Amino acid sequence: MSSDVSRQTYPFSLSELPYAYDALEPHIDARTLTVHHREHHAGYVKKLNEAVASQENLHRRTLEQLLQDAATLPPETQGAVRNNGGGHLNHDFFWSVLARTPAHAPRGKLAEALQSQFGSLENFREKFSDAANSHFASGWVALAYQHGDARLGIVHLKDHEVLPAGRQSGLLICDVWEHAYYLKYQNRRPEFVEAFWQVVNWPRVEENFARATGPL
Ligand code: MN3
Repeated sequence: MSSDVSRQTYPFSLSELPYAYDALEPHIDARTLTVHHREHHAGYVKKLNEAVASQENLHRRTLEQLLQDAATLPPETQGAVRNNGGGHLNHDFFWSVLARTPAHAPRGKLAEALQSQFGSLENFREKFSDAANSHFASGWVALAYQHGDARLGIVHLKDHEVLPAGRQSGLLICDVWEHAYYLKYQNRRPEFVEAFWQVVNWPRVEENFARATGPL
């Protein structure tokens, strides 16, 4: 079970994956997943801790608060918090929306919302895939619930940019950094995105939608 790292405070910590490293084979191979979690994600957590270690006034702030107020941090800390804190938050979210379960479509209210807004589930999937495949350089593509207009949006996040807390709630996210797929798929990102759909944890995405649209 992956924890919600947005509420973590210093020292930040890396959670175990909610499944074994080989659980997503053959779609996402064990070697890629191991390196991704134990080297890349762990590296962001380590560097985030290093950036915040000497600043005791920041030790009581949650990860979400640090990211939201990044602009007010000392210049030498700002970039490190945005990149490594964002990397920590987005990776934890990414792991939570993947599962060994066989691929199936979303159900219930989420399915209805996707159908009414994108025309069909297939159309939503195609639009999300297009966004993931066309995202330039490193970053993430997410499905988010936008609280302002109560609509769903497919959002591009550059590098380790995060969704704006309070305004958008993340439902689903795909890591399109090359480190997410290069060992198995090299430059063939569309093959990785197809593989991603095979391991989406739809029940979790449905829960995320229920939480985003439910009573506070
Ligand atoms: Mn990554």
